[in-house]
Amino acid sequence: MWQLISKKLYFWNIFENTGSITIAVMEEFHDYTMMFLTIIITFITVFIYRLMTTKMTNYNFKENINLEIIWTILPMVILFMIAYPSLYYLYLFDLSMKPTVTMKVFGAQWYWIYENFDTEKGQSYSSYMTPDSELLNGLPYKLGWRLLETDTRLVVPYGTEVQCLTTSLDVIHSFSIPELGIKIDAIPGRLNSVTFQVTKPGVYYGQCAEICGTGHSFMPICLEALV
Ligand SMILES: [Cu+2]
Repeated sequence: MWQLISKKLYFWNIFENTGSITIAVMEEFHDYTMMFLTIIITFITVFIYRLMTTKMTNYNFKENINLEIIWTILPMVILFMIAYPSLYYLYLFDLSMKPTVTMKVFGAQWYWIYENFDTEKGQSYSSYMTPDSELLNGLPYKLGWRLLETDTRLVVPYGTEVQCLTTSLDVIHSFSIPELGIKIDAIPGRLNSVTFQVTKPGVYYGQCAEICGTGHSFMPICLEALV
């Protein structure tokens, strides 16, 4: 039975595949929070149903001090059990111990510029979306996802801690890769940082997540994690 349910859940693919530690932890936390939600909703539904269908009232429910203490304390405990890990992970994801690779990510209207922190000056490369005409006319190996493929990819090593420092050249952009659990604003004049560790080698797609002009939908992020 449970095997069938888990198989079905996998088939529906409710979540995207987990590509980094961050998103795996986020999914665990989501399931944990949903557990409370399911219990509470089930309890309330049963309770309302019983109240509506039963004509008699239990006299012990009225002015019951113990009951009132329980329904004051219990929600507090549940809220704490959700809030504590939530804040814990929030600050944990911000923590950058010692990243092996640091990449500079510049948002621009409407493309991304990537630069390895360690290389010499001027070693940056721009990453533009591959237009439809090129995708259709290109060689078979070039066929990729429409509006997601780029001419140059952001290449990072897999299994190592990578730090991305984001900023912008013009307006606010947002560097987001859902499969890796990353979303960080690229703000002109400011430097934001995000740390992640890719757990599976492969290609990960993302899009700008902050309305930045007419080309907003056409500045995808294509990250390649290499072994
Ligand atoms: Cu945008």
